[in-house]
Amino acid sequence: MATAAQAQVVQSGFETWTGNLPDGWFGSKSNIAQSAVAQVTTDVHGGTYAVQLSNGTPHKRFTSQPVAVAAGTVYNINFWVRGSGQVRTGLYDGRTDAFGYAPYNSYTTASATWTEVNQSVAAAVDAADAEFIFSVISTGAPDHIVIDDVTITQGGSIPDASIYDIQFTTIPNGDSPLNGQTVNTGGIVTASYVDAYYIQSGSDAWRGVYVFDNFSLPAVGDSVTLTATVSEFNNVTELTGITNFSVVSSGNAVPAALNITTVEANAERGAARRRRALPTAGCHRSHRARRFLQRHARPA
Ligand SMILES: [Ca+2]
Repeated sequence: MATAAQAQVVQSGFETWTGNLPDGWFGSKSNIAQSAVAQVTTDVHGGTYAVQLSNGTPHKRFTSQPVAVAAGTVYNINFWVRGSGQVRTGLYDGRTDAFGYAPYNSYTTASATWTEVNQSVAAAVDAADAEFIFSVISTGAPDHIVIDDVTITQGGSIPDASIYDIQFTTIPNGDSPLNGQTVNTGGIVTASYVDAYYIQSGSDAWRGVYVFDNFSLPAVGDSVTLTATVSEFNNVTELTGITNFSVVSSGNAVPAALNITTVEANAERGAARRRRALPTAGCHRSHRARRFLQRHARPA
């Protein structure tokens, strides 16, 4: 994956501190208490120091000082973690939706031994004052979350992926092979709601996907393109963090509706290619159930 042109954006071993904070961190988007950021001097991953973050719930942000990011560019975040609690990474780039934040990556649960974590996040806009984020939750004494040796590099452009690329999986739990990644994709809108829609490209299995989007209101039959992060929620692959939404054309023929849950798609595969096309009403019920689950189960 590494290329000669790969640019390093952030490199920090938390080796220099000013007052009680590590240099290059605690940017303006940090909302963790300054008193919850501490210098660690024993069992560090490299050098002399590491940083400790303490927090209960809800999650709190510990961010980098402002750095420049470019629209449509993927950034790879590599770091080491130990302790007790959960940590994930993210990005503030000032995008017009989601209060300026990219969708967060999944939480990693820390253990007593140092573990390397690789996550990636894509910038939606050019920004001179972006901040990379460590988000921590449910940390436990005495170690809480300890982080060391952070490297953030420019990883290239956001890749194109068809809905089939997003949906087709051989992973036993049914997760998308692109889970957590940001991609450019598109399709024909087959159902549209206030805060979501379905897009499809073709009518066989793996050709439809649910798009969670509070800002765009496409009509059924619109051909749309967008940039999105692939995520898994209750065994359904969905697209979140939509940017670059565009309607290419309208009034297109709508492909036959699909039931696109991964579990059922897997069951279909096992059932000798028996396809189940759901009427729109079925999609609608499914949509309402999803909204309920997301409102009640999605972490803040
Ligand atoms: Ca260090």
